[in-house]
Amino acid sequence: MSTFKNLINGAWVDGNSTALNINPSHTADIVGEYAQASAADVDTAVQAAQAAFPGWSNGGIQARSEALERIGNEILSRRQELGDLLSREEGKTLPEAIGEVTRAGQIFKFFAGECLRLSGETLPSVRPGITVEITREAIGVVGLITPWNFPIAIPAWKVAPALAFGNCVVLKPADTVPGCAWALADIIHRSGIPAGVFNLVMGRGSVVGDAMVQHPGIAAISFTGSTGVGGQIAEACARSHKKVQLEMGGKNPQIILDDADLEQAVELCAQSAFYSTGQRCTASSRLIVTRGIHDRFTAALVQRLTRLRVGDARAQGTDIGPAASESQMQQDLDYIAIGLQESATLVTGGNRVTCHTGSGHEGFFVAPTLFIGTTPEMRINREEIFGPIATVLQADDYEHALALANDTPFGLAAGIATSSLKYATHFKRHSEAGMVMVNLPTAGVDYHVPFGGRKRSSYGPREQGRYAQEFFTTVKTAYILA
Ligand code: UN1
Repeated sequence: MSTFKNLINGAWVDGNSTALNINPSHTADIVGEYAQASAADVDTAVQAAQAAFPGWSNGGIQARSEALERIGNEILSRRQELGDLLSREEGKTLPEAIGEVTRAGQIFKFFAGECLRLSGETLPSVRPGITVEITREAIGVVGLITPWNFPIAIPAWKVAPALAFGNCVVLKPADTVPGCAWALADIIHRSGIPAGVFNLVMGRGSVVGDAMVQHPGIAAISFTGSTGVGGQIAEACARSHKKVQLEMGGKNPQIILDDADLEQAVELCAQSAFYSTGQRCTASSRLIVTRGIHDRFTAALVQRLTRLRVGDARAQGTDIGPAASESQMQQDLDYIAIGLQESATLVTGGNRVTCHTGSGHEGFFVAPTLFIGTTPEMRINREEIFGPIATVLQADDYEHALALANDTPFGLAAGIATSSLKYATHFKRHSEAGMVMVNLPTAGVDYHVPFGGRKRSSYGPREQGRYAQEFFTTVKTAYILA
């Protein structure tokens, strides 16, 4: 088996050791062997990025725009093949994976345009004869740390704006899904950007991530992952004076009011709570249902869930793939046990699923699971599970539903299903989430508008769209006497 190497200073280099990338649908299938970088490799990558920075940041926006355009085009032209790789290493279904690759390509093309749209301001000074000019400049070397649940889209939405605004990059993808990040690195490497501008260092967070967060040559860290690790990164960045952007967990509420379109409400809950195996920080995990529709809604949702086909992510007709790893599956099963201990009522699912692949090697499949009769203080309503598991909370009316929706330490996304303009408008205003969806799933966002949340879900400036420049540039104020 050939080893996929790290990309440092424009060259493919071995690491300290290697790790296997395993297909979670079918554990006998090894996607590949991937180099594991050391702290010394991180240091070499940062030094290369620092050396490349003056040329890249001053080299002109036309060259940057063209490079991003080429990267986006290659990703889009290979969406089938890269989608297959993504599905194989992470376990989302093939249509979902191809959709994610498409999004990654579109993000690069969007930022190819954004390179050309960076603007500033000119103001008169309060002192006569002086002009004030406000511009944005690249920050320097940025460290990007990405999670396993979006193996190409999240690297894309951090790398593309970082490069567009003239920064140099050290990327560390999640250690369980390095395949798509490696493919992206290969595309970037062949796009003609200078050596050292983009570096890939694969490996564990405790080695590679730590070395990045500690490195004095990195000016900023953008991280997507768990709330616990995010907190540690923020503390370390504060000590070393790095700019930091964190996207972390969610416990996203989806309200269903009595006046909702039942079929639409069931469909959007099935989509955002269970598709992608519930492994999205934007997934709806708390379904808050008012009394008048509660029984009809839960019965219809259970019907819908029993029709979902759980199986090999790449097989035709699969709706729900496996958990992405054995430890994630175990976490799902542990939370199901916790829900039962807390006396929630299990109405469907609740078990590991055996899908016969013929090899005797099982994947990490969990049945779509729904608990009803839950209360807000239960751990299954307070902690992020990150699996195909949702709870139903019954509410007396809209006001009660709103209070339950906001009763969470998280604040990423929130949804409401209603035909009432009054309640939809009130909810948009009073939801304590960064993203609000009306009659739409909480998961599945656009790539050209800001992404992010409040409370413990996010920290620092928004990602994506025009707002990405807030993190990936620094402001300069110049005074000119002329
Ligand atoms: C989406 O719902 O389309 O890690 C994107 C996550 C998020 C991305 C969700 N950062 O799940």
